[in-house]
Amino acid sequence: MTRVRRIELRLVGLPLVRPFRTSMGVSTRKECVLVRVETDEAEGWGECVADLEPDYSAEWNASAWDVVTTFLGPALLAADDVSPATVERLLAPWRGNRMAKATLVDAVLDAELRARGASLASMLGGDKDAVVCGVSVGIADTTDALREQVDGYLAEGYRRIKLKIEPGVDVERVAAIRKDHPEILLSVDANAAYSLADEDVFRALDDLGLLMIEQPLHHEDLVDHATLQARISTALCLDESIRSAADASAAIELGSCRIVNIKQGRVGGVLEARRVHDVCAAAAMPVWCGGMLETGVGRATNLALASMPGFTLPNDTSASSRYFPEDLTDPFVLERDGTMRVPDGPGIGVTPDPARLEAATLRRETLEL
Ligand code: NPG
Repeated sequence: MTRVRRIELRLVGLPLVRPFRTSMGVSTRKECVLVRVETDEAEGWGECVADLEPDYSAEWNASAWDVVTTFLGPALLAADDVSPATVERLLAPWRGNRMAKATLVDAVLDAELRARGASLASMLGGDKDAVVCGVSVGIADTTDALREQVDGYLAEGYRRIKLKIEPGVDVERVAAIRKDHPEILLSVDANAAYSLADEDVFRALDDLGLLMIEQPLHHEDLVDHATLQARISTALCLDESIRSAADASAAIELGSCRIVNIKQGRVGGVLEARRVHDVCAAAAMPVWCGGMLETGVGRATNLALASMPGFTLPNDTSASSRYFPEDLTDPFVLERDGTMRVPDGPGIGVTPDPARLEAATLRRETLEL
């Protein structure tokens, strides 16, 4: 029986090394909610993947803050027994808000694992000490600027390049990169910017030998994706449309995709992410770990998840230096072979540096028993 004694929330802000443009807009800085829980036995950390605006999903930093301080946090503090076995049930009365819930689920799990001295990767049955890393490249101003970024990332060792696309900035750009690099693993991510009416774009992309086309259609759609998947030979990958293991089952049943991007924050935390992994593994559907420009706290969590056996494609687990001049934790470094070490310390295996955390904090609130 463990009780949660204290929940500390911080809104933290970090500059990005370069603006990140997607079909949804441009990000120039990272701001997210970090949570530290204290149980009877240990502390645990969770990072919320919600962003400055409700564009990728309906959640955003202020909604996550509100739902944690008003409903989810008080429910954990009031419970007699909070553990990985009970935490999701305690948060279940409130619908949606998966990113906010993930933050608390992950923090409780981290605390429990730290108390036991077990790593998150070992608890998840991870079978790799290091995972293969790709990088997600934002929409550049020109094709030459894109080339320069891609060349730089390949020189660093990244093993898969994912290009963000949007209507009008797609086939020509992707074809140019493919021509420069005929052999690399190359994929594209549309963040739901297209519709079935854009079939000519997908047919043209279909000739470029892509590893996948990620989330081309509406962010909640499964049916149109199935129609599109039947019409092209390139694998579709779903990201936004998969919010739970039930969604993954439906996508498999419908034939909506051949690959799934798992972001633990998007599906309500590491425990549901494991279920998504298991559903996909049972259908022999490859998965990989997506990224949301996480600080070291979320990155460590993602690396542990990506060490699971079904994660067979390169992950959006890039080095700290790809995102931030200075991370909140010790920096995550890309090995020369394009892999990154999975933390093996207790829990997520990292803790924010107190001085850097303090300097990055924009807002704080503590909930106590
Ligand atoms: O390496 O963390 C990363 C970024 C990977 O492209 C990436 N993330 O749609 O997958 C996405 C995109 C994203 C980032 C979406 C931030 C929303 C917020």
